[in-house]
Amino acid sequence: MNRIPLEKKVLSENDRIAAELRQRFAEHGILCLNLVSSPGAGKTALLEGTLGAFPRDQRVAVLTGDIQTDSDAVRLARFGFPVRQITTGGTCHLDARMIEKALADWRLEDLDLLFIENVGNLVCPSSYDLGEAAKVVVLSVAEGEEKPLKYPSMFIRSELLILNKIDLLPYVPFDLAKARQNAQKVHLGIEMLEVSCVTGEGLPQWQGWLEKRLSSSSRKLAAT
Ligand SMILES: Nc1nc2c(ncn2[C@@H]2O[C@H](COP(=O)(O)OP(=O)(O)OP(=O)(O)O)[C@@H](O)[C@H]2O)c(=O)[nH]1
Ligand SMILES: [Mg+2]
Repeated sequence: MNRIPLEKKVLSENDRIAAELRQRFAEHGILCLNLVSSPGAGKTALLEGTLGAFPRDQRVAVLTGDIQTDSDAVRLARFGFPVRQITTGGTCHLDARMIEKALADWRLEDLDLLFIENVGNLVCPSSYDLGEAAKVVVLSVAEGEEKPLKYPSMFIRSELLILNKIDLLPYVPFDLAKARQNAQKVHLGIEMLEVSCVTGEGLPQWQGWLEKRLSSSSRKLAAT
């Protein structure tokens, strides 16, 4: 049995669509971020904290992926920004065609920032380019500090690591210094932030990171 050629074909088709999406995002000056993590690390909670702090006129939208249910979209729609659920019906990751389809009737000229919340899975989403400017990986302190070593590709491909649920540090045997060290071991130079979506600690630093990223993508647009 030879499975490699088919996998290659699927991924190269995905890369072709992702390249087109990246081009469209660049033309419209949209910063697109792909949030990845294992199930329950806090991607939706981070987006709730993020959208909740934005002014009403922020040009932001969210695509959120899940295998079943639209519960994340319901949570996020409360903030009044465009949100669309992508239900994969079994597939454990989003792919570029799903993003293309979900955006088909959206006016990209109305957006500066697009968040994609990927399906909770620390493995498969790392192989699928969605045309994003960067992946942001969320790791919660309840998951164990060895995760960057066990699931390296997600950390290698992410620009930023958000260590979430730091409010739980007094209750779980999680070695924060070791987690940071492990992340640097697999991806030297990865940026890292410590956050609690419950207490709000670290969210201003995340907002600062977003502002920095948004201003560099609008500078790029102005230069073209
Ligand atoms: N204590 C604590 N709980 C948190 C924090 N962030 C999220 N949670 C809780 O963790 C659970 C999962 O959070 P979600 O935001 O749904 O996680 P997710 O990554 O979006 O999950 P999936 O979409 O299923 O992959 C929820 O019960 C949240 O309330 C945090 O900083 N501290
Ligand atoms: Mg979620």
